[in-house]
Amino acid sequence: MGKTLTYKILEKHLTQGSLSAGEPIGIRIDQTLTQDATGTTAFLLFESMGLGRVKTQKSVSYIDHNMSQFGPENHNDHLYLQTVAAKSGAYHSRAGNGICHQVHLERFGEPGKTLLGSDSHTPTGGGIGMLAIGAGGMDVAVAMGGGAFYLTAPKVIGVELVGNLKPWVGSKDIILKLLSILSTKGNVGCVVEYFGDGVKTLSVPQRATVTNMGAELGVTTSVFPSDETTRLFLDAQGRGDSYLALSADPDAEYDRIIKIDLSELEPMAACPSSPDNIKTVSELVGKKVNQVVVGSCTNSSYTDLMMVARTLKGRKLHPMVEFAIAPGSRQVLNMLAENGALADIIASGARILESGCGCCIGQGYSPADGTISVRTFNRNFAGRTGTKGDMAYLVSPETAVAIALKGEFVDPREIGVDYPLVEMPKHFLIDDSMIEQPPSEEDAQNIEVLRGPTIVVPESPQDLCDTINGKVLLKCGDKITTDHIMPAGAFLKYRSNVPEYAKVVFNCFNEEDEPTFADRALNLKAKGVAGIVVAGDSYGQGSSREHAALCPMYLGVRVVIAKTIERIHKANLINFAIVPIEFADPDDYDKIEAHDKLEIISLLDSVRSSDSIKVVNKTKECEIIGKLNLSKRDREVLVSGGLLKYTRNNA
Ligand code: MIC
Ligand code: SF4
Repeated sequence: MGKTLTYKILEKHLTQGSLSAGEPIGIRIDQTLTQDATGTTAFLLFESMGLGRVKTQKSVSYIDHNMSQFGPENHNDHLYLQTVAAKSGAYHSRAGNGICHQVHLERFGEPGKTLLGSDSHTPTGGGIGMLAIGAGGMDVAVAMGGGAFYLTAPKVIGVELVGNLKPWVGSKDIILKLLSILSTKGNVGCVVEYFGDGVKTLSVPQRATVTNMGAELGVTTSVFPSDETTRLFLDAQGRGDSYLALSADPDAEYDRIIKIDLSELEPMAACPSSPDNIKTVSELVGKKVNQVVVGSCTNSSYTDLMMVARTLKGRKLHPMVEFAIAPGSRQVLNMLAENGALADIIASGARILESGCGCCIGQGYSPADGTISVRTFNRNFAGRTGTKGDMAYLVSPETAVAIALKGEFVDPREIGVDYPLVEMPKHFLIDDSMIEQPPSEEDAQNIEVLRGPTIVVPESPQDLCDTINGKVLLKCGDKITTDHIMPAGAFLKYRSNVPEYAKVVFNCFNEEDEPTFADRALNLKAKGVAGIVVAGDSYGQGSSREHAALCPMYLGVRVVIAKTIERIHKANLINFAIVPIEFADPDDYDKIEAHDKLEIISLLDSVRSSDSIKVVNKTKECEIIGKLNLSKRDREVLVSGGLLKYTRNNA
């Protein structure tokens, strides 16, 4: 039987386990990326683990998320990250150089390598044939120190692409189509691998849009073959030496095959408030729109923005629309500035945002009450824009620019503009002066790591105890995202200060004049009662932010019981010694209510060696059986009291 590309790359990196779907495996990590919102914790933990210098082929620390700098916190983080990167032997991409995923694709990504990033959109690297996986900062810290990354050998979903995209249909529409088929639930433990004749019609940035937003499927990663198009892209980036041709064997067997005919796709949108709430744009025609943004790591490449600039040239925005662009990198912005496209964008009335994450993570540019915001981003979870009750739609840049001109949803094919074909540049503008090379180990000895007062080393988890007497602090429904658990936006600046950030855990469920989740949790913790969170399906979907485990841990949450838990979040819970339990019978979800008292006996024994665990609901006087879906290593990490202690013990 032929091999999939995924398994070919895994095979080359396997350090532990056997490569058969569902089995726990360890893989060697060639490159890591961290960004500032998760990076401070990652580096603080890296330092606490005593792992010395970075041992990967390349580790890059990016500043792209927290750049609004209200108060000293963000800049304190930047200075810490810049100096700790130099001390540890990591590259450092400075604030203003661009969004980690876009810059990594341009300047560092290499086909066939493994990349572990402390950001859920790390699979962007799949656009260049990397096996690029998102993880919590602590897992990335271990990988920076030369440790393996542990995952479940995946099932591989093959997506066969045929045909050609028609004018005004973007590669974003491919992933929106796939989200309409697979949804955001139920894909844990899978990798999506693209193949077929349609692949060669897509440029590297188009492929990267697809693998980037593949994160919303909840899969481990997504990957494209590396072919002549990849070679030309790498050549144009002055990195032709990194090219390696890669593809699946022609007779590769996939666990499931989905065929998408690119010629049949039409413009689509993810409607509020989930990336899988898909409609065609033609179904939305006429809806008034007051804000449009083109940017984020999904759609802010040179070709995306050139298409936008050419469409806007000589035209003015609709007067009721505020339109902004956020170029994905300094390379993109520089090229637009040099060839005059930026002037066309400015002349149309557009606002120019920084090359960074910015409003994708709710830092400014929140839409007005009751209005529609259309974005080329990858997430539209409720409230992520910073406006309560927001209505954010996710579309391609093609659809976005058409709407910006018309002031309402319109099929871009109907605006009477010829589709501007943008050639991939033969040479990108290369200026790596905002990427600092790591100094030699000897020179690094003289570097002082700057630690501003807002940078607080996170507390270690308490060890697991054998009997848990707990209380349900919160019962929530399906598809609770890490944005629900740990809001970002205005609170992002507290990422390096857990006691401060923990105050807003589950903020969206707090009622006015009622004690907050954090107050209730700390109150229980002071009484020695364990906090428990109960949830439905796909708990913890979305980002990789380990604060969604770290801050609840700080508040005394010891157990999460859910119908299903998403991959990265489950790993983060384990890393911070919170026991992830899944209902053996999903209907038992109805047997627990908020405020119920629960008892779990023999927790340690069960975590050590059993696949199930008994939870007694003392309030309702009934028993519930939970599943402990854990690998041997997960069990060891939990029993050690989290990954930090486990790594120290095994160093
Ligand atoms: C996101 O898009 O939600 C983020 C912000 O990039 C997160 C990382 C974080 O919370 O810092 C992600 O995608 O992992
Ligand atoms: Fe940044 Fe948004 Fe991409 Fe997350 S999804 S890395 S916040 S641009």
